[in-house]
Amino acid sequence: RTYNVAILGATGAVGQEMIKILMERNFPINELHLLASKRSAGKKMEINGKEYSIEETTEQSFQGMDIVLGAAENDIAKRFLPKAVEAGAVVVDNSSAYRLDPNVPLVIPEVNPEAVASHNGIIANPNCATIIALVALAPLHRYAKAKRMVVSTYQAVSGAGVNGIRELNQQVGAIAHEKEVEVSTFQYQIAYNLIPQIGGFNEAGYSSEEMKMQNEGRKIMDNPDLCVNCTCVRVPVYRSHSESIMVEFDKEISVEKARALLQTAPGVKLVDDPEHQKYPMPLDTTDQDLVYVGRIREDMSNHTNALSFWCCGDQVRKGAATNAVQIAELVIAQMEK
Ligand code: 2RA
Repeated sequence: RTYNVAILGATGAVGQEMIKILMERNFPINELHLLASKRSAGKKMEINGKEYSIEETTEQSFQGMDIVLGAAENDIAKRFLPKAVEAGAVVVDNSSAYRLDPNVPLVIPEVNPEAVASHNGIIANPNCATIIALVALAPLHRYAKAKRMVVSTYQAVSGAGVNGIRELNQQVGAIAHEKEVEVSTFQYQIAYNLIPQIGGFNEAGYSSEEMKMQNEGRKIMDNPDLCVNCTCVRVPVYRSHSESIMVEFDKEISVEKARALLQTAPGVKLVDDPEHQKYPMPLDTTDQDLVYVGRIREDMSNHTNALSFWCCGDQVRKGAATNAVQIAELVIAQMEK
């Protein structure tokens, strides 16, 4: 069987990657509709030798669609995705609009694939930093329940879409040629800098990005008592997010046990050989779907069942597009039962 698929926000970084991943994974597509703003309507895009025309998104765009992948911002998602559900499509949405909605499953296929079955038309794709952290943590959490996490993230500019990538490019080039740097996507110059803010701050001084790690982590792992202290930093890296993570568990878990669990964990590549300077790095994880995990060690500051580790993953692929397409694969598998 083949399916009619629409991508809402097809011209953005995630939308473009979704097209690439659908093709790479041979998703069984009958019709593919690329939906974007009025400004992009009519532009042509060649995919696997076939020419597609970008369509302006209207409330009628979803008639006859089986699967809709949401790659648009929250306001567009909220305006159009309910129309897609009304038209009978199943939606996988990458915006944060529905992630904490109790009627919407929040899914990482390697962590909680069973949650797909409970959808009411919309399934939410978690935040990229959450996906990367939990693909690494889940195998350990299944063995020894995670109680507390301290996380620092080092997030690529691709998290801000094509404009983020473009801005880093422009600034590096401008500085190399002693020209004026443009600063518009981020609060400050990102080239050769670190910006400890992603999203707005709440009254406790935590950014919206930082609160996602706790709020989404609790829902995905069905672990409502999980305590998370997260610091999210934008770094001058193009596409992969890196994360330093300390986890306190409810029972002992040795470094050797953690390595053994991660060695066979889905979606994970264990890269942990400090003696030979082997550890995850963002340049190595870019343009592929595995989350690399390494630097696993007992947490010296906290001897009660705590481990520290480092992980990297491609924000555009596994952090967004690939995870969404994997969810869509679970949806059609359920349809075909
Ligand atoms: C970021 N996770 O990295 C957010 C949204 N993609 O900017």
